[in-house]
Amino acid sequence: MEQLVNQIKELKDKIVANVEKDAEAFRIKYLGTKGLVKAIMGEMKNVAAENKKEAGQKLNEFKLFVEEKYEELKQATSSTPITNHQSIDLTLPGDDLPLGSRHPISLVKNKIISIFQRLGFAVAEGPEIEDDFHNFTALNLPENHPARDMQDTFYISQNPDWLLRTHTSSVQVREMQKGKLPIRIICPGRVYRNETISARAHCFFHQVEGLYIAENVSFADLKQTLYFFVQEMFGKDVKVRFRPSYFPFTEPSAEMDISCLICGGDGCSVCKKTGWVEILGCGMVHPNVLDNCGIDSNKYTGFAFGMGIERITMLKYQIKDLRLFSENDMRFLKQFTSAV
Ligand code: 2NL
Repeated sequence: MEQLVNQIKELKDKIVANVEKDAEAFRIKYLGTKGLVKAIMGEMKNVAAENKKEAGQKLNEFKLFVEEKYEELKQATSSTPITNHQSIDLTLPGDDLPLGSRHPISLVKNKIISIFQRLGFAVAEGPEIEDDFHNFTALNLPENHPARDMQDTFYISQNPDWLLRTHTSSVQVREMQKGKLPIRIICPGRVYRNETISARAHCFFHQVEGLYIAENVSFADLKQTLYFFVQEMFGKDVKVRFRPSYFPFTEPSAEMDISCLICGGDGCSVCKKTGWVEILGCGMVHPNVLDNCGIDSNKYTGFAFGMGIERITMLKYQIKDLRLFSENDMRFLKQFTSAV
């Protein structure tokens, strides 16, 4: 037993003195099948029965010590800088980084923008944190309108006048206030509503609103502009219809449907057997809105429209669940690599 303890101590001292510089040589010498650890383990058979337990512990401890030293040596030698520069070919090209792809919302948004740009619309942007005037009051929303409710809109606790914009109309209000006419703009951007998240609703979504104000702008201009848009977006075969509707900021107001892309108008689950699907709301800008923004409503008229980008994207790609847009699942996102 004493002999074994001495042997272990000798080996330990040797290892601590660190004679070996090469991890692999160390491994072979100590931990290999014919190595010193195995050899000293063999000494167990010469240990008296009453000492076997203690000897076993000492040997195990020693083995762990050697294994630890081996790991340390391996670490130390692998991080030594390579001194032989000829072994690195600096002219080789770098590793490829996998290319990402545009988000479907961005693809569709960019497509919408480019269609309207061809008609002379400029892109306008504005803040996502708005005040009550630009989001509601200027747009002719009465004081007690349900959209102003705390239940539907995210208000900012520091200031009851501040909120997260519920539509990008607020950007159009800001453009009108600048007083430079005519105005021909589209306003893409993120908007917020206090909704419970489901397949059909989310607390934020994306919108494109459009506004054209000049002298003698008519409902016929609105119809032709939006008809051109859907033909470019969904193809020349698509049919449209306008249904009367109500918005506080337009008069008259309408909702625009297109013939169902899935069944071609025959009736299916997407169009709820009607053959039509709603894609946007529109109308002639209410004279009160023009006046609220400092534009002479006796001289100027205009049309406006608003659409949800998620909705257009879902129709275009037959996506059934709104939550897919914000879950960042690569299996979903990588399916949209090409331009729309
Ligand atoms: C919808 C309906 C609409 C507008 C938005 C608008 C903006 C100004 C003045 C008048 Cl500054 N109108 N925007 C008009 C009609 C409908 O959106 O369903 N959006 C998703």
